[in-house]
Amino acid sequence: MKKRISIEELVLGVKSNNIRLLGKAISLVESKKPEHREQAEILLKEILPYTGQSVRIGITGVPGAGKSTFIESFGKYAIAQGKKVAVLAIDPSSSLNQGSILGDKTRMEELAKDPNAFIRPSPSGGFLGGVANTTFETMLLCEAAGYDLILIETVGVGQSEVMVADISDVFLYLKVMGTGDELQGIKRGIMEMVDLIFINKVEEENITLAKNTKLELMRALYFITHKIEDWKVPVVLGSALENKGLQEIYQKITEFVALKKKKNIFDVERKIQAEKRFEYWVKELILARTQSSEALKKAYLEHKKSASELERNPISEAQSFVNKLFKKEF
Ligand SMILES: Nc1nc2c(ncn2[C@@H]2O[C@H](COP(=O)(O)OP(=O)(O)O)[C@@H](O)[C@H]2O)c(=O)[nH]1
Ligand SMILES: [Mg+2]
Repeated sequence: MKKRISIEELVLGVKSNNIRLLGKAISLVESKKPEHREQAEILLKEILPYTGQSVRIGITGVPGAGKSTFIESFGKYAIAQGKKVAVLAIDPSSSLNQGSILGDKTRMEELAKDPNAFIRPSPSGGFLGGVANTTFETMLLCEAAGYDLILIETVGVGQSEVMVADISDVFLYLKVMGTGDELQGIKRGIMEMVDLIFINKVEEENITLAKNTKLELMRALYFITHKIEDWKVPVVLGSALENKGLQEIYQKITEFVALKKKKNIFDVERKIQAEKRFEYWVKELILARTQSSEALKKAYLEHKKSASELERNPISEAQSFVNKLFKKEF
């Protein structure tokens, strides 16, 4: 017989870092079932006063760059420095870019065994198969559970990168050599969001190449102004596999966070993060509302079809549908 867990139990469980209950709390927040939404909101409201004290680190880089391997090594290093580490990996299973979250999980096996670590894949798909995702809310739960560092792994493509950058205090780019993306200046948009760069897979046999890559990157970075004027994006050489460069990158992250705090940018950005999150949910919830009754679902499909068959402009179809949505004809 399965006993239902009350919200109070979940709140206490999260706050006392009971891993099983933390997992259940996250599942509740991730649930798309309407009957769970209300409970999830109460839970998030209850834990809100216990959130905010962590450092949120987003980690990006092309698939295969070594993000998961880096997170495992770096996570262990941070734990050795006395930190508690939560890892949220955006699960690409429902996106176009099919990754292998299972592979990732096994690669983090050692970290997963550590009592000071918590690893959780975060589904990337949401309402209507969109990119809606609850990584931010999961992060709050982890903070309430007492994790000092939240490491968020992106799938390394498009929207998930921007979403993760929007909820991170520190955005780290993992680079591999010889892929030529330094020549294209990486994707400029991403370069502008990056706070630190870690050139991964630097081992004895390719140290010269690594140094050249670093020079090229520094040259490209010279033309990009970081949003914090006196911050020079550091380029650290290392190997996640051989645990090299971890101390240096850890140090640089610490410096970056200290600078943000000193300049009062840290808290201001946290507010902007929350505002963006608000805007994000307004859009998502309105979108979800379009599917909230059979009549609306039907109207949605009809207008969409009329748009796709070019009977009328897509914008006119959207306008007619939105008028219906807000007039509550349905
Ligand atoms: N030689 C070397 N291989 C690495 C290093 N870091 C990761 N790898 C390998 O690169 C492959 C992709 O790593 P993974 O962490 O899954 O990359 P992700 O897709 O960015 O998460 C795996 O086979 C890793 O063992 C490193 O520092 N040196
Ligand atoms: Mg990975």
